[in-house]
Formats: sequence, C-alpha cells, structure tokens
Amino acid sequence: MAEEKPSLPADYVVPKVWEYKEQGGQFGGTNRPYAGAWGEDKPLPKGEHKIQLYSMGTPNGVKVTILLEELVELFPDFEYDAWLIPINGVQFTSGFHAINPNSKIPAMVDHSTDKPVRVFESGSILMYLCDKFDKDGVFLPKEYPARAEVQNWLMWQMGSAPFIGGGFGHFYNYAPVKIQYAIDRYSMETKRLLDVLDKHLGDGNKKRLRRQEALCL
Ligand SMILES: N[C@@H](CCC(=O)N[C@@H](CS)C(=O)NCC(=O)O)C(=O)O
Repeated sequence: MAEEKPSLPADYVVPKVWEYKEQGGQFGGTNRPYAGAWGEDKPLPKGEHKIQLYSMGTPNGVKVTILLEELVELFPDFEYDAWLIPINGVQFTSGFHAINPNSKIPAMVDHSTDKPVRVFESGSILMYLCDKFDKDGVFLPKEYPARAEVQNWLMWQMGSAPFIGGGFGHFYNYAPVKIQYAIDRYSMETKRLLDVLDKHLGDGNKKRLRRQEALCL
C-alpha cells in the first residue's frame, strides 16, 4: 500500500495515466508533451557565410556566441551569421525543427561541406567548432589527458544546467504555482552545483583559468 502523501494543490489526485492539458505560466503555451514541427511551416533565413547560427541570448545560447567571437578574434578569416530565434514558438517552425528535432536553441548549420551539417546541443556545437576551427587546441586540447579535463567540465555543465535553469528557474520563477518542495529541492541542488564550481575555481584554478575552462563554464 503506497504511503499517503499530501498534494499541491490539496485536491490534486495523481492520475493513473497522465493526460496533457495546457499548462499555465510563462511557457505554458509552448510546452507540449510531444515533439515535432507543429509550428509555422517556414524555412530559416540564411546568410552569406559558411557557419549559420540560430540562437538567442540565453545561457545555453550565449556560450556558443562567446566561442564564435573568440574564434573571430583568433582567426580573422573566420566569419559567421547569427540569426535570432525567439523561443516564443519559432523553435517549433519546420525550418528550425529540421536542424534541431529537439526544438531548442542554439542550433547551427555548417555549409562548408558538400552536404550542409546540422549541429544541435550547445556542447556538441562547441566541440564541433573546436574540432574544425580551433586547429591548435586553444579551447579544446587535441590530446588527452588535457582534453579529458575540458570534456569533464563541459559534460558537467551540460548535465547541471537543466537543474539550474530548467528546474530552479522554472519552479522559482515561471511555474504558475509556488511549490515549496520543488523550490527547496532545486535550490539545494543549484547551490550544491555552484559550490562544485566555486571549490574548483577556488582551488588555485581561478588564477590559471584558461580559455579552455572558460569554454565549459
Ligand atoms: N541541452 C540543450 C538545452 C537547450 C535549451 O534548453 N534551450 C532553451 C533556451 S536556454 C530553449 O530553447 N527553450 C525553449 C523551449 O524549451 O521551448 C543545449 O545545451 O543546447
């Protein structure tokens, strides 16, 4: 017999089979339990350069732009076009869905090859850009073990961000109801993750924080 636990709202009974109904809150209208190009049938714009970025200035988006700008600084021939994808529904258009079936920014297309290459997931984009353009391994070392440490922190960040942004930010700020348990749990985990970072940086690493670590953090 399952333990009786209180619900929030108090009259909420967990259904045997969960069914979708439109959620409230800032992202209620765009969150759905299925994937696909259910938005407008519209192609993405394309500029003159080989690299086309489709993104916006969120934490996941901006880390790709930071690397692109670093590459421009190191290699003046390196150029790219950046297109703003507002996440108010544009991420579900046919054009964006074709380059990221997960319908989240950032996403990128490399037109320098015979067949354009789509790249999605911010970490995957960072690794792709480094492998292709960071010839000297300034950001992502070519050899192990140095490469392993950068990958460790990159994967750590990728795995941690959903807790901080998707969990803490969502329940603390965007959710239509304030749920103490959710806020407590995500606040605790967010603080723990930031402490991991703080201890790493405080461990003598802050002074020698190199471009590689900046890539991940
Ligand atoms: N793991 C993905 C996460 C991307 C992500 O969550 N993007 C957010 C903005 S920061 C987004 O597109 N949200 C729109 C939505 O959820 O519909 C990555 O690192 O690229």
